[in-house]
Amino acid sequence: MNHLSINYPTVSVEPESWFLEGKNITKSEKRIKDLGNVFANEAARQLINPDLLVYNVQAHLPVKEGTPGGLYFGTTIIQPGKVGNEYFMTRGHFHANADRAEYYWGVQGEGMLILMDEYRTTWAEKMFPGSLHYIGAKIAHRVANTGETPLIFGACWPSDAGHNYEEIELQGFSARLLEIEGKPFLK
Ligand code: M6P
Ligand code: ZN
Repeated sequence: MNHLSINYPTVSVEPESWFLEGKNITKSEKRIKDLGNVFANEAARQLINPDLLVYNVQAHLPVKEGTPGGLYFGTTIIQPGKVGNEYFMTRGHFHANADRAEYYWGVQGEGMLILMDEYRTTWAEKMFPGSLHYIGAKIAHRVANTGETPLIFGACWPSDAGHNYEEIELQGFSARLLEIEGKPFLK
């Protein structure tokens, strides 16, 4: 950077859609066909259009993955919907570097942040526009859309946190967020 220069930022967040624009941005999508063994009712998942979008993630990765001391920023948009009676949700993960924390915050829509500690105690926090969630170290996290509109949430995590999906793939969370008589319950 040049001394005394006044510059535009290299990235921006579109105020309505929360889409990220600019440098060092990655975009990924998860469709029904990508989410095998994520939901309890695998037979129900197989009846849904495989190309149906469940969620997409955009992230600003200004430093190389694994760099100590850096931060990443992400926007996740989860579509409304269910597989059987289980809300559309993210895969969920622990951090590979287990002692790394993360912030999530609600931007648009209604949802639930599902958290599980290393002893497999599972609980949830309601997400809504303006909700702020500090996810401590060693806590697995996933988000479900409990509303009828897209759920948008922001995230900020250390660039050396990494993702540990294996544990969730093998063991799952110890509870699932299900819709029962029109309301969400952890079961
Ligand atoms: C947030 C961050 C990302 C994560 C994304 C989707 O944006 O925590 O690191 O990838 O949510 O969650 P998952 O990867 O568990 O599906
Ligand atoms: Zn995380």
